[in-house]
Amino acid sequence: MALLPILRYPDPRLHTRAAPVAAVDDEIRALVRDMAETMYEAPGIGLAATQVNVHKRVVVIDVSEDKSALMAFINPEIVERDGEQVCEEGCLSVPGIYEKVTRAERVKVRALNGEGEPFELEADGLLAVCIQHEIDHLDGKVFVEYLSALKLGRIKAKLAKKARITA
Ligand code: GNR
Ligand code: NI
Repeated sequence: MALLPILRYPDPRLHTRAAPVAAVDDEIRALVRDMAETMYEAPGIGLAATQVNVHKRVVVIDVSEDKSALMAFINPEIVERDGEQVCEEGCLSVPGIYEKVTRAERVKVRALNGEGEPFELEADGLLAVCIQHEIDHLDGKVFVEYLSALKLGRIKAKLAKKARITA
């Protein structure tokens, strides 16, 4: 097991489009385990491989309160979406920033699990938000890019200032 370093916005590597996984082999299973450990330690409710600089379509999510419901999504695809919800989102790659984003209220996702078996899941609420947020990462998109240019500019300035202090 290993903790993996998380890329911080505006690292350009966060804009990489991840490639589909050809086979769920030992290397992918080890990645899933390391990503889960990294997510729990952060702590966060989801993590996309993009955020740990691995550009493969792998996501882990656990929205439970007691870390009891780890889910792996390999090559996830949203096949249905319905409705709208607004959720205050955060991101491990944009620490300290929380902003409201509008997304689908309900999604049906198709993916492979950690064993490489196909499954479908209907999700709503926070799980639906998290699935959409993580698939965006695999497509090179970070949640702050849904905000206005004004808000994004302010966030970039705030992160740059914080980076100067921590450096
Ligand atoms: O830990 C996380 N919390 C969160 C809260 C609201 C909406 C989305 C998220 S995902 C985030 C972890 C993360 O950055 N995943 O990419
Ligand atoms: Ni994120």
